Amino acid sequence: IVWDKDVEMKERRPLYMLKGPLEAAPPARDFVGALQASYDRTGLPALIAEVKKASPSRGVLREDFDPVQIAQAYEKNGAACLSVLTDEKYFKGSFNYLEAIRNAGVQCPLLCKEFIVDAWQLYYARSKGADAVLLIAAVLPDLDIKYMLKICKILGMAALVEVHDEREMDRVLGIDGVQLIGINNRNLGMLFLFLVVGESGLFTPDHISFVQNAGVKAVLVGESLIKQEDPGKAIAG
Ligand code: IGP
Repeated sequence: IVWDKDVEMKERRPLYMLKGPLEAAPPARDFVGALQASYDRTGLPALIAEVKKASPSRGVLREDFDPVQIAQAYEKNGAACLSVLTDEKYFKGSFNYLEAIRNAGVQCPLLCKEFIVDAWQLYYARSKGADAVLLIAAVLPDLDIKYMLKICKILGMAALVEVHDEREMDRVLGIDGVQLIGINNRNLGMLFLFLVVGESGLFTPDHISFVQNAGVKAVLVGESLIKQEDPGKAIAG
């Protein structure tokens, strides 16, 4: 992935211009609390169901993609939280989806799935109704993660810090204030002092059991839900 977000941040304005939208945004919901509550209630990994139209590797995942309808179906069928792709360039997402889902009365906490490289994006995500953001350790130096965690806290948002390997995990474990660590792909089997989220490539009950046995308390699933004829029913079943 090419980190050309500077070019892409079309909406970017001086921060003071976000003051109004930030004050008008619905209050942030407790993303970590919702995952923990779901895990405590069921003893199964909490589900973060992803509203995802396309991916760079698989192209468009469904032609009749309706973000609000999918979000409502996920919620109705027991997802603890939702992840909404807002990146336009690679995932055909949109901040409008995030806003529309929140405005449609969906109660689940919402993760803004965006490539965040600049603190401005945190304020922008919050102004669009995000309750949590993704911070990718592979592209953010420790200092940036620390700085962004502070801003998230001020804004009342959670941060899902995503790692791909043990080196990144070690780095992230050294940072104070990390509440949520997402392990992307099949690199599992580590410390579980944190609420750990298993991300990506989860398609079958066996996959879920595998990460569950490795100790994750939540899973993030996109493609395998989106591609079902009825993504909501897929959760319930
Ligand atoms: C969902 P999948 O394989 O179930 O569709 O994966 C989610 O983990 C994936 O979309 C994702 C992602 C990301 C997308 C994980 N980290 C970072 C964009 C940016």
